[in-house]
Amino acid sequence: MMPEHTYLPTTEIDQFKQEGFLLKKNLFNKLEMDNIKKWVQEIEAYPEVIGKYWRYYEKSLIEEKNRLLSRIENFSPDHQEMNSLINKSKMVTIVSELLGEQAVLFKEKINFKMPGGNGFTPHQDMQAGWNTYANFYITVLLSIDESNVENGCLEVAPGYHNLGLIGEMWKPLTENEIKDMKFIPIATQPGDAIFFDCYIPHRSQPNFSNSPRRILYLTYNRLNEGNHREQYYTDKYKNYPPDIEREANKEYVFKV
Ligand SMILES: O=C(O)CCC(=O)C(=O)O
Ligand SMILES: [Fe+2]
Repeated sequence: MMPEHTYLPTTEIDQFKQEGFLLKKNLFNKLEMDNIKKWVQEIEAYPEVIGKYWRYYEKSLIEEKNRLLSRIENFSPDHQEMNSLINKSKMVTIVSELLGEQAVLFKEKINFKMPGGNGFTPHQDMQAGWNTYANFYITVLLSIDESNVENGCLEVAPGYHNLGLIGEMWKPLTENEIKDMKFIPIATQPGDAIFFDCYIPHRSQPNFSNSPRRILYLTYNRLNEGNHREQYYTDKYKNYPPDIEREANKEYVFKV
């Protein structure tokens, strides 16, 4: 059944379809963000343990010997309030309105992009093998910190989602594939959200500012295509487990 359009006017749904993304300023107010920031801090402070949330690290681009927390994934089972935010808040309703039907969570992560943290080469999220599980996804970016050009905010190429899969699976987009694209940086304040299509080409620059650029990314698919979160994480664990669960002499490569 079609959900009622409670959050988005038709003009915004049309805009999402045309451009491949929709910016919602102030989706969460200051009070709500105080809570959400606290939960992010709690997750950030979680100790390294095996068999729970997944913590990933990267080398600092500023000081090579420094190891920076780059990402935490698969944490919703371990944090009740965050779990409700991810599965029951207006973000799910809005994604459902954009899909025209009920959405279900596919994956959740926080990208920390600490000072010295790297950017992301141009890609379509679908290139990360998501086609194995469902045909279409929408990701919500929720800005925890301010994001801007200096600290590596998200940049998107509006309209190019309409071409479907442009690049190869498991490879970033090539120079040739992006040669006609115009990438637009979308600066955000805490509480702003960007809803984006799994085919929209996007990228971001490293963070050479003095403060972290934390962003919560929540990806959903249509419930009628199934709930694939468990299977996705089981499969991902085999190729790209969290740092603490890696074998000593094996090389793990981040692909897309
Ligand atoms: O956090 C960013 O700057 C972009 C992240 C991204 O595109 C991804 O993780 O797929
Ligand atoms: Fe991405």
